[in-house]
Amino acid sequence: MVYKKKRTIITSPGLTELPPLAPDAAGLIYDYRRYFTYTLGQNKYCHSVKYFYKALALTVRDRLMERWKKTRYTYIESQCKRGYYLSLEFLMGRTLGNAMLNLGITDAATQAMHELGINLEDLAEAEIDAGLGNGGLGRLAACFLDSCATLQLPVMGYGIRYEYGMFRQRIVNGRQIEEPDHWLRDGNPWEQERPEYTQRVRFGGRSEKFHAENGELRVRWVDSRDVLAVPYDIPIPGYRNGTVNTLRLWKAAATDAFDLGEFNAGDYAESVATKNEAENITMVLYPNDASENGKVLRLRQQYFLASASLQDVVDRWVMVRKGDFTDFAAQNCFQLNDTHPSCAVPELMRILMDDQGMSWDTAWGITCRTMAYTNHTLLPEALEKWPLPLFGQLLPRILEIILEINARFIAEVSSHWPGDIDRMRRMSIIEEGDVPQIRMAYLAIVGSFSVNGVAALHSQLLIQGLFRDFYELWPQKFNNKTNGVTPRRWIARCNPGLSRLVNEKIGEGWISDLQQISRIAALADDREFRQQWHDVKQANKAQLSALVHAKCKVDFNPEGLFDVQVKRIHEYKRQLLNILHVIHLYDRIKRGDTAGWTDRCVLIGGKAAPGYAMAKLIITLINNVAGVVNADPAVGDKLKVAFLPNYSVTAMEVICPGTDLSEQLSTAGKEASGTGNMKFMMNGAITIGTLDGANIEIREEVGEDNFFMFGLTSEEVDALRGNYDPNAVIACDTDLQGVMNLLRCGHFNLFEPGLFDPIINAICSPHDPWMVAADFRSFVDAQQRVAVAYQDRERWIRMSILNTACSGKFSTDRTITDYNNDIWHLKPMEIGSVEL
Ligand code: 7LS
Repeated sequence: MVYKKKRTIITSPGLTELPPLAPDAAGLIYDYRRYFTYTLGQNKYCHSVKYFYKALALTVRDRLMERWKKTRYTYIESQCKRGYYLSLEFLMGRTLGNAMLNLGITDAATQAMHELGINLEDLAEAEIDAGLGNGGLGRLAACFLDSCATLQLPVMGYGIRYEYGMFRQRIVNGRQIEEPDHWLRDGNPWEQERPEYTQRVRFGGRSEKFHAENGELRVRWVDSRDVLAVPYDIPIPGYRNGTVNTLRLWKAAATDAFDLGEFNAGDYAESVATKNEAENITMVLYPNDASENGKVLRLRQQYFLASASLQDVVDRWVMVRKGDFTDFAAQNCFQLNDTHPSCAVPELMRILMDDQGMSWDTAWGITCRTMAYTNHTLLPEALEKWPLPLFGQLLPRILEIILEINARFIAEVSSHWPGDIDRMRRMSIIEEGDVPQIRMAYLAIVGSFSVNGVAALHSQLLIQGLFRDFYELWPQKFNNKTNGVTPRRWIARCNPGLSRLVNEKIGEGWISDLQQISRIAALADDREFRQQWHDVKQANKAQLSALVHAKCKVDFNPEGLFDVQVKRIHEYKRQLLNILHVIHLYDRIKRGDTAGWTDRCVLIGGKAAPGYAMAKLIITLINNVAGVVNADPAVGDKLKVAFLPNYSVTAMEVICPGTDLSEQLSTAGKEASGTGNMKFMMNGAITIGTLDGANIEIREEVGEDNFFMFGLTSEEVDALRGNYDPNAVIACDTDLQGVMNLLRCGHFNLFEPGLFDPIINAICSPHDPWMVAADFRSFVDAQQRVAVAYQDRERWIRMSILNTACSGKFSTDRTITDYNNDIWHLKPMEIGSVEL
């Protein structure tokens, strides 16, 4: 291969394994002091908690290292089938606490730090979140990695090492301000650079035909501007099982000779600029979770990830199997996290044909038996399309391959439905128009053997709507894999009080087999257990209150109902419906309609895409309503409202244990699954929600008596479209009139008249796709049932226990087991005592 540098393997008999590191407190203290003193150069006068954190991170990392190497060698030596999770996002959050939990050294570390006069939790607070994702899709990828390692499946994550993760959000004057998240500024003790596995990724140039030495006509990609992809590996420990898998993140770097021509011509500045252009590829995570498609840098990121990762896998294959690809498809599986990495389909074709010399048919046979695609949304604005000319400029060889895939695919459609031109046009990977577009979802479907949605309703809607034609052609490709979340982070780590209580009653088995948690259901009728459950919840609410006080300067009284909605701000998620209910409660208080009142503390948090004006305006409305409500002495403890700035994985770890009521308000049919809903359920919150995404399955599991359902169904939403009349809805509902009057008279924007007009107009528009007004009545009635239920303390605690007890299905261990049984077919690998 022209590009591949030879790797020299040096064997040194002197480098045999050291004895295993002590996992007890004394061993931890010994290593900690060594790192603190010698590696970090600190002493007793150290005043920065960062050094305390770093010394412990290095100490813990050492204990992962040996297992990590063993895992790697076990996979290589056994030549087992491997899975790869390709994702533009991995929203990992903090690592230290999770690593200690999974290694089983949390107690020892707590004791060790205590002996050194340090509080472990204070120290853990110094870690900056790895925020390499926008929301649900990125966090799902992180939970999946935890479950794969816990199930001992040989799965590797591939992603991008963004220099700047998800922006930090500040609220100034009620408005969202974005600040860069330079999360790597103090270094990252969890990553290991692996320059020896650097790959080269091509951009630009053109493709050219040539005759190979054996006379075959071949294609090569020439005159390209290449970028290096340098891998950084992050260890992913399983739960107390010796497995440590790998998340490999790619950083872009300029080639060594990035600019020789320009250097020689004396244009130093130009050549450095070229270097920047290369390195910009991995500079920043795009902060959108839908739309803003068409940015060329985003396409560069996508191809960069797909190309570097596939070359890495193929290189490893060639090294071990000496270029025999017979078993490649049987031994490798790539799961595409939405269409974002779907360039993997044509890129694998390119590698197999251009680099490995295969024919089209052989390469295609391999490609479409190794790729599997997960769809995460039905929203049209999140369905990726790339303008064909732009694509061709940046990736000429890849476009050529896509066009060939499409030509052959259309021939198949035509033979299946002869003469059905309309269907061919509908199904074509290339959408016709002034500027033709490449439909990435169609490319992913055509190139994959499996296509799945992320909750039962979502998968059903996919085959009835968006992918109907494809389902008719290939019904066997389509399946559902309902999402989950990892119980390690989302119960064991974030809710130690609850974990202790559950452990006392049923042991610790639930941590790696969440179905076992159903055994606490029998205790829901035990008065003493209910009291203990309540005590845990109250302590968690006190901690959440402290967070809200620190970040929002609002006082939440833990006796009130903690009513929480945290997620990305989006119209379809209907934070607006939530705040309309808050305004209605405020209206009732002001009217003196407070008989049998339940005190409420409403918390809303989430980031808006920087270019999404309506979402930003909704944030401002929430903040302004909070300002008015909290300042009104007539309201007092009856109602408090806070907008929590900078919602993150770490914030959720405090929020979900302290929540009573989980708000899942999406317009039915719009939220593919939701995963926050599952975190809340596991931590004993009760859901108020529409029949959407995984809410439906949550309600099925916990029973309708333990779930507050409201709103139109997805069929009703579709049926109403076209004759929706929100003004008539408002005219029939005095409560909604009261709310609209307060909005219209500028009660929440006295100094900025007209500020919220776009919101008022959206609610009143017959074209409102989210049908906020349509669900208002049903929502307010459901909230009233919530308020009544909360007053019956014993009933509420019982519901809370049952929600946790019935959450077993929503562990990603179940989700991943389903992926593995139906799609990947990987064998769990015990990590034995391999010779290193
Ligand atoms: C994105 C971009 C985009 C989710 O979290 C779309 C985009 C873009 O369209 C365009 C330009 C630049 C950057 N970044 C990042 C993510 C997404 N799409 C989605 C789709 C679904 N992001 N989801 C959520 O996934 C969860 C896990 O399955 C579901 O529980 C949740 O219902 C869904 O909304």
